[in-house]
Amino acid sequence: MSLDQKTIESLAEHLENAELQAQDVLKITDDYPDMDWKDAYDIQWEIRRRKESRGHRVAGLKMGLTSWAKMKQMGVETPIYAFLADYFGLPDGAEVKTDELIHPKVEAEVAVVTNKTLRGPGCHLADVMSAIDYVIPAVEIIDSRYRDFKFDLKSVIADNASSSRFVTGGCVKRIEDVDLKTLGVVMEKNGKVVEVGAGAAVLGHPAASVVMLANMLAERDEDIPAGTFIMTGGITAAVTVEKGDAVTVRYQDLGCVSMTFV
Ligand code: 0L1
Ligand code: MG
Repeated sequence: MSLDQKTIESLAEHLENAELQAQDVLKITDDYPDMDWKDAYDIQWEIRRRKESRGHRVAGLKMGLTSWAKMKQMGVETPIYAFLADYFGLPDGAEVKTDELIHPKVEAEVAVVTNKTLRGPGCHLADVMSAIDYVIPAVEIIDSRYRDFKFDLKSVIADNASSSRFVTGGCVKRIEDVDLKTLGVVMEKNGKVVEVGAGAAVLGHPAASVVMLANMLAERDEDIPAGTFIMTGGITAAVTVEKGDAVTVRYQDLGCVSMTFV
């Protein structure tokens, strides 16, 4: 089934209000069990349009559910994409305001910045590798708007893949100076190691996530413009955080990203 435009708009408003008011809601497929994949992305794109119409900028794109650890954790089998609004971005050492969020979790990720347009279908790894300028350590703070993180894939796509904040830091390196596949990460919460992983956890290679993003966007006749900041997906499972927690993620040869939850 395809939802009509009025329903798409009202579901986008419903989910964006849940984000802005830090109020959880029930998954939208409870009321719209027949909505399809296009409906789900239409709602996400409508949330994006709403934010841009109020003057927000899109700071980048992200892929979600790209590691086996994440897919298993959430009981799903397909990666998804979403957008990052400008106010989601925080600097290294940030104090993350937990009152603005519902039930945040952190994921260690690696982000890349592109230097040319990437367009699918048929985008492949060589296209992506030659289009990445920089690699940036980045930690994502996800915050599903759905009660107790209980959702299905269509509901979570509509909810902009739980995007809420991200923290960048450490060293920015050129792609030729980093082996994305073997890049090791160690996540510490309150001084204790809680997760470890390597870049290969992301679809075998974090650049494969960008390949998938270009090919998924092509289904809507969209591309990845040159200069796009892309979070490639969680290398580790997501870790629950609450007020008072301190998180540091150490990246092999790329320094650390830290934040506290206040
Ligand atoms: O960035 C992610 O991998 C999150 C995707 C959405 C699912 C979730 O909230 O865990
Ligand atoms: Mg993520």
